[in-house]
Formats: sequence, C-alpha cells, structure tokens
Amino acid sequence: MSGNNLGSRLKSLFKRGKFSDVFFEDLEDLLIEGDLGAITTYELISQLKSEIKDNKKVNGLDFLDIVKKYLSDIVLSFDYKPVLDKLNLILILGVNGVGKTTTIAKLSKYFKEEYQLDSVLSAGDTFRAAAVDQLVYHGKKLDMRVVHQQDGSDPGAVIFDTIDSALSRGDKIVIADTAGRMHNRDNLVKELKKIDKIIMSKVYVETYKKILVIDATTGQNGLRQAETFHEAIGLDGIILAKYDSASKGGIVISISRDIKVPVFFLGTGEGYDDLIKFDKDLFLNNLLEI
Ligand SMILES: Nc1nc2c(ncn2[C@@H]2O[C@H](COP(=O)(O)OP(=O)(O)O)[C@@H](O)[C@H]2O)c(=O)[nH]1
Ligand SMILES: [Mg+2]
Repeated sequence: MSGNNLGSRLKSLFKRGKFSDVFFEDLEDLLIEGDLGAITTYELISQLKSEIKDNKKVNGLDFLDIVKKYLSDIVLSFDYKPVLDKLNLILILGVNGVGKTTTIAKLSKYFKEEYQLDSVLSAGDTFRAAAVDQLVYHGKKLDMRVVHQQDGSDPGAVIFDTIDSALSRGDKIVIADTAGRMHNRDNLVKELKKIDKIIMSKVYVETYKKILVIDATTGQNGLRQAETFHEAIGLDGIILAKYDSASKGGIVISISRDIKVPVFFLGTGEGYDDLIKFDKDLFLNNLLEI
C-alpha cells in the first residue's frame, strides 16, 4: 500500500483529539505503513508527544504542520543542472524494471527543452537482449544519437566508446543505461566499480552524476537497493519513478535520512514528458494531503 492516503488517515486520527496510548500506537502504524521508516517514526512520535505536553491545545492541523516541518528537515532535494561547457555524464542505475530506460528517454527530452542540448544515449545494459533495442527505439523517436554494441558486450566498453565519440563530436550530455541485475550482488558491484573507474578516467568529477532510479511502489526494498548501490560506487542522486502510482513515495524519507542522497526528479507516467523536478514542499504536501 506504500503511503496510500497517509495524509487523510493522519487527519482522521488527529481529529479524534485524544492523545492516548492507542492514538500513538495507531499513529506509529500509519507512519510505518507510509514507508517513513522505523527511526523517523519513533523520533517523530516522541517529538509530537513533547509538543502535546508543552501545548495541550494542538489540533489536527497543527499536528500536520509539525509532521511536515520534521520531515522537511530530513528530505534532501537537489536542483540538477548540467555544466554547459563540459561533457556531462549521467549514469543511470537501478534494479530491473524500475524505469531506467524510460527515465533516460525522458531526461534527454528534458535537457533538449530546458537547455537546447541533445543527449547521447549509451546502451550500457548489455545483459538483456531487449534493452539495447528499447534504447534505440527511444533514440529514434526523440531524435537522439544512441551508441551501442551487440548484446552481451562489455558495458564498460560501450560507455567508454560513447564518451570518446561524444568528446570528439562536442556533445555535452551522455546518459548511460546499465543492467540492474541483482541475483549476484558481487558481480554487480564488481561491474559497477569497473564502469565507475572508466568514467572517472574520462570526465570531470563535477560533471559526473550517479543516479539511482527507484520504483515508488517497492516500499522499504527501495532503501535496501539504495544502500547496495551507494556502498558500491557512491550515489549522487535519486529519481523516484512511478510516482503516478498509488504510492506517495515515503521511501525517499528513509533514503534521505539513512544515506543522505538527495532526490533529483520524479517520474510521473510512461510518456516522455512525465518527468518533473523534485520539489520538497510539493512532495510533502502531497504525502500529507495538506
Ligand atoms: N506509470 C509509470 N510507469 C513507468 C514510469 N517509468 C517507467 N515506467 C514503466 O515501467 C516499465 C519498466 O520500465 P523500463 O524503463 O523498461 O525499466 P528498466 O528495466 O529499469 O529499464 C515500463 O513499462 C515503463 O513504461 C513512471 O514514472 N510511471
Ligand atoms: Mg532498461
């Protein structure tokens, strides 16, 4: 259920107005179900308890304000802008099916509209046969160049080639796809470290961003994915895909809190235009239905 109706359920709980043990137990359940994570939940509840002690007259609306203020101090956002006179490399990471390839297509359209820059798409997911075709398809639709090799080739070599060709042609943005297979964690980590090293040898560190795509519907599993990728190569940001689902994305609160990686964008549908910059205030208003 991942955060469904968290705000309205909080509101109806607060309306009861009796701050009994049962009230706090129900509140705890709601926050946990909303994917806020255990530590956030316990700290938030102890803060609410002390606010009640200090001010007996807190009402439902004050309560939501306290919750929002608390979460606002935790959630991290980042306003991503490419560096206009250098080659920008965006490495897109994430487990299978979260929305990586679709997000790459959306990002390329976004950069075209915002900065009039074409992106070169790098088909670094060489593990799944259809992945290269999918990127080539989007490239054709959006009129973006795609660099690819045959299925099963070395992803590091594909990305290496892409960067070389982008540098020689003066392109400013490379967005690289990767395979998200997780069944063998050691292999995945090894491969990611290799790709990371290749990229670091070719682009300026300030123009290189490692972005993890998380599926909003996966709940706490998203935090474990973020931890795995962050430990492997260090993440710069998160894109939360499928935010148009019933989930309100409470998982980014746990990710911000536990590994301190900010959110860049939200994916809001399957179309090329369904990508919006992450706005913390809007996100929290939507989560809490304020
Ligand atoms: N509703 C919705 N679907 C999405 C979004 N992003 C991706 N998808 C869908 O999720 C599925 C998997 O996407 P894909 O990009 O192939 O994932 P990948 O395996 O990580 O590359 C596709 O059917 C996409 O259309 C989103 O923001 N909202
Ligand atoms: Mg893909």
